[in-house]
Amino acid sequence: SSIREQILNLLLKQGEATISGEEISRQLQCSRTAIWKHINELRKEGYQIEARPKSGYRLVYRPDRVAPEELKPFLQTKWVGQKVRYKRSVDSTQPLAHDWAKEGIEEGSLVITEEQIAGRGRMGRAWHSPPHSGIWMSLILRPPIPLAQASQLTLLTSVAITRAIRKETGLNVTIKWPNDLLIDGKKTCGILTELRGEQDQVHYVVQGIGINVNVTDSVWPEELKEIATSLAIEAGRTFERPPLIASILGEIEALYEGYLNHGFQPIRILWEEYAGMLGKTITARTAGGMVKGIATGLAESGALLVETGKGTEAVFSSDIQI
Ligand code: BTX
Repeated sequence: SSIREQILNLLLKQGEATISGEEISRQLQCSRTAIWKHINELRKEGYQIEARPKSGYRLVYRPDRVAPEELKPFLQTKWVGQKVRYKRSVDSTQPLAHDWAKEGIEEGSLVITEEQIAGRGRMGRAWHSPPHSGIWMSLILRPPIPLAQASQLTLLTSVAITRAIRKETGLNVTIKWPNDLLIDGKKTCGILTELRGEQDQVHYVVQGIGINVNVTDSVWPEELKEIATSLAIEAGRTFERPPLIASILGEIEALYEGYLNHGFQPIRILWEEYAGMLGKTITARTAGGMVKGIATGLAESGALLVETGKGTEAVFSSDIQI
């Protein structure tokens, strides 16, 4: 890890006590001037570090960030999230991840930010991503699967995030096909799966994950007030983002490895357990027209099965009304 990460770790370990510049320089084998430079860099990121002439440095305030040095202490994965590109603010993490994937970066690499100015959803829609209060990240995967199976990955990731949120917060998140997570009917997370490939082989997948963690009611634009919520609004308390992110990445890694070894069936069983819409009457607006009926489960392909009264229809891509 970088000198900066190591300095931060030493300060954190120190807690309320101070640590001298000399001691840091001895432990990290670098000059006092270099340490002073890194401390100033940390201050620019919002860390408040007190410097006392005789005794040394003390960490007084730690900003709420999702930078690699904040994630690493929680991360228990082998490869997911082990390479991270972090920016304080971006238009969208998606194009950055696409560029990185095209450069050939290995799967599991992650682009993450505090804020998106032009976050995007499906079909040209916008994704509201206010600073420091959500998880806005894009994960690069290189699954050896044909294009037709790629939608299974959205379902896999929905299951992973649901498990992590339930475990870390106790909130009753449910999945809405194809790409939303809801609490009490309101959207708290959206997934955007974009890919490059040919018919029989996906080259890479960029999975955009947006989760409203500590977003407060007052920052929603008018049109989201009725339909969106956050983990903090639902729980009545805020959550630290780094452990939640680490938990999500851990679930994704485990499910993805299981998926490559055993196929989609185990994911499908979990998905059906977490789906809030099975057994309910839904209306799906598809390319081929409206489909109305009872949602009964998932097909092997990842399509939603809808019992219409005239038989079962498989819905592949659409917006669903429950
Ligand atoms: P979607 O097309 O299913 O949903 C987009 C719709 O959701 C919007 O039209 C709006 O009604 C509503 N919406 C917008 N922002 C929010 C929000 N913060 N919370 C709840 N509802 C909202 C869903 O697309 C996929 C979203 C993926 C977002 C991630 S964030 C990291 C990555 N980078 C990026 O630009 N997008 C992805």
